[in-house]
Amino acid sequence: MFKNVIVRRPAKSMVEGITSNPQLGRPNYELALKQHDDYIEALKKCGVAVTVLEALEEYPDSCFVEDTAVITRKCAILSNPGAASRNGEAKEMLPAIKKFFPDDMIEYIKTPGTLDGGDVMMVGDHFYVGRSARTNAEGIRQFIAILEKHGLSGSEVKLELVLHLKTGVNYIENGNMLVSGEFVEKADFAKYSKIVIPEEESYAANCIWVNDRVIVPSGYPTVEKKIRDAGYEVILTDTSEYRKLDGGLSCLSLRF
Ligand code: CIR
Repeated sequence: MFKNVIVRRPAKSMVEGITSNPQLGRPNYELALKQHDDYIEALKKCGVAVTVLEALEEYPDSCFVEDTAVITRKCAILSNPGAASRNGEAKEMLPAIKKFFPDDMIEYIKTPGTLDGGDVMMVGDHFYVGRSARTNAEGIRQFIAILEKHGLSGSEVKLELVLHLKTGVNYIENGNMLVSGEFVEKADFAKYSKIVIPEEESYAANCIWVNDRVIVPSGYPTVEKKIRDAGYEVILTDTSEYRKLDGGLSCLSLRF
């Protein structure tokens, strides 16, 4: 179960955020704020306490807090984001992490290692780490060494197409995994019960499990139905403005 969630308000500068989908247009900041409010409400319905951090104008992508840290049952690991314009976001997250964890429970990924939290998928005490354009071999080596020091484990998953591991695959507990595209046939995930995401709804592979509910982006009816059919209570939230920056539901929070 999760008790806490950390989010950061989107900055006005978000319209300059990194995107691989410029054809979707720039985000509408006012609508993005409204969607952020709704996202926070959805999380509260799941029974977590939400810490809302202030917007950081100097970092256009800073609402995507998931990339700045990985929080495990045993320790918090500050990441070292792989995109130059985002790298400073990790140190901005540190004060918030320190409110929850003593110094000896905070670890750091250090240069030349890079790692984005969006490349890390937690399945109990095991952590799958995507090797991506953002997360390099040295970052993964450091990350797995930290996990092992704390009695946890990790393994690398190679990505071919997507930005982050969790762009395409997400664990929703009880053995169930949402898989899209390149992850459908991956040997790494053979042992899970797979919910296959159709290509035309691939954005909705990024859903989050929060205390037995699953928050699903609105507008993806096939995925919504499949998750309901698997027995979950679903909460819908619109993230259209974040999608324009390649961001999904998981990217917008740290859950622990
Ligand atoms: C970026 O390219 O870094 C942001 N525009 C999107 C980050 C999405 N985060 C995530 O998948 N965890």
